[in-house]
Amino acid sequence: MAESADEQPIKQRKNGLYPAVSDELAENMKTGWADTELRGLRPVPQAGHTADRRARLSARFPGERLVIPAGNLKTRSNDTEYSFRASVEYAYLTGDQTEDGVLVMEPDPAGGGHQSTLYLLPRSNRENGEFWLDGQGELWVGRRHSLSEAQQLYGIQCADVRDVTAELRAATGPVRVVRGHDAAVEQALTDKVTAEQDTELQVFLSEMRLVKDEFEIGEMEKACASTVRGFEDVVKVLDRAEATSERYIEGTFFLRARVEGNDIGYGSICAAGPHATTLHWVRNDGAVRSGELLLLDAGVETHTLYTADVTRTLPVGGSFTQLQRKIYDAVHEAQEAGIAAVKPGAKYLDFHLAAQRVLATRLVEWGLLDGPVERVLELGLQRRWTLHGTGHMLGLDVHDCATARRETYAEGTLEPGMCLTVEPGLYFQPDDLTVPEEYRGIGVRIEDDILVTDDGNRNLSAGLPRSSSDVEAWMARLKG
Ligand SMILES: [Mn+2]
Repeated sequence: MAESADEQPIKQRKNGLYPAVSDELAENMKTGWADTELRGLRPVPQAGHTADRRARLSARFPGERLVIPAGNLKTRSNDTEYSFRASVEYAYLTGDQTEDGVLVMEPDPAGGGHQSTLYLLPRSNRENGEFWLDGQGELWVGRRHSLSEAQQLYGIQCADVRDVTAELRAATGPVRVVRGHDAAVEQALTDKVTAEQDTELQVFLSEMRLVKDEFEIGEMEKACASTVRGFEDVVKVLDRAEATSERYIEGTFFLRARVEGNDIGYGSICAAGPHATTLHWVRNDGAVRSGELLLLDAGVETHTLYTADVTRTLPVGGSFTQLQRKIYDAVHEAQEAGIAAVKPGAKYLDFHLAAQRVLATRLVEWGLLDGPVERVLELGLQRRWTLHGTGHMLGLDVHDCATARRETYAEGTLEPGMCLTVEPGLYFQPDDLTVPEEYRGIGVRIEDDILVTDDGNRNLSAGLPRSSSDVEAWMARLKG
């Protein structure tokens, strides 16, 4: 360990309420602790994949130092913090998720390529008291991996993160940093980087993630399997949700996400009745009533941070009314058309256009829009009720690969290994005077997670029913 790190003062916890630490207690606390170093650790399952990803990144930016921070804890209030989620770029390239971690890929003048170093906070020092007096001391926040343990787990040489800013300041030569995660790291590089070059790094990392590797596909399968179980949990407690509120649904799904995964991948949308017409209804404080629909848009995030993103629209009482079914079946038909358009070689937008065509056709048929359908599609008139795009890439972010260029994403071509949602919807706002009164307050979305395969696609969330009759049968079975 570098001396500079050892000499940094302990950030002592606010303990003004209590007497100062006596010399005798300080001495006492130094000793009598077992050696708990873990030896012979096996690498994390994705270590081979993260190494491949770093090699591809290295090949794209030869001779340049690349800095990828995990990010820092964010204050919630006073001395409490939001739960930490590592930046996707850092997690993708290292497999680690530790706050304040920094991956530095230094160009290797000898062999070409890059030498990677993972900067992490080492285990707490017992000699200087930081393990029990420092706010980041292990006695407060839990045992960390030693640098040697981390090296075995992630297959990357490790160093003390308390040295990283000084080392970056002292470094020479071209450098790029992934911005937006760690202000101190960016500050250390402020005179050496340009926004344009940093954006290129960010864009490349986003585009790398468009095609998922085997490990990632396995994680997406896990995320979807847990999400299926979370939806089943919700159906089983709909009576208790009726007795309380949408919050019961939110809490029920969250329990599954926390027990089987890391977290929910995004704020669950638990939208009963007219709330279903609010696309991102996450207040989840409304009533749940039999006879109305529940739109549940939720996804479990795995321990490695891959998330599912699934929506089902369920009749709270167990069966659709005639009008609910008509609208639901149209959305289902649109989704089927969308999913059928997901295949290698198709343009990304094809599935969106296929789904929109079905919805426009039905809206004309129902007399809500004047045809012909071609005119409606050309002018986008159906969008008053379809509102949003029909899907997006999915992975470490729920809206994954968001900084990919248009030509590789929205105007790109589908390839095997891409993973995207297909999620058409129809939403009739409660105050929409252009539709018959009985339509108002009905919102339907059906969303599945679709993997592009060599010969078409595979629905990763097929464990949940989609047709209106299958949904009813499934609910009847679960409600018992
Ligand atoms: Mn989605």
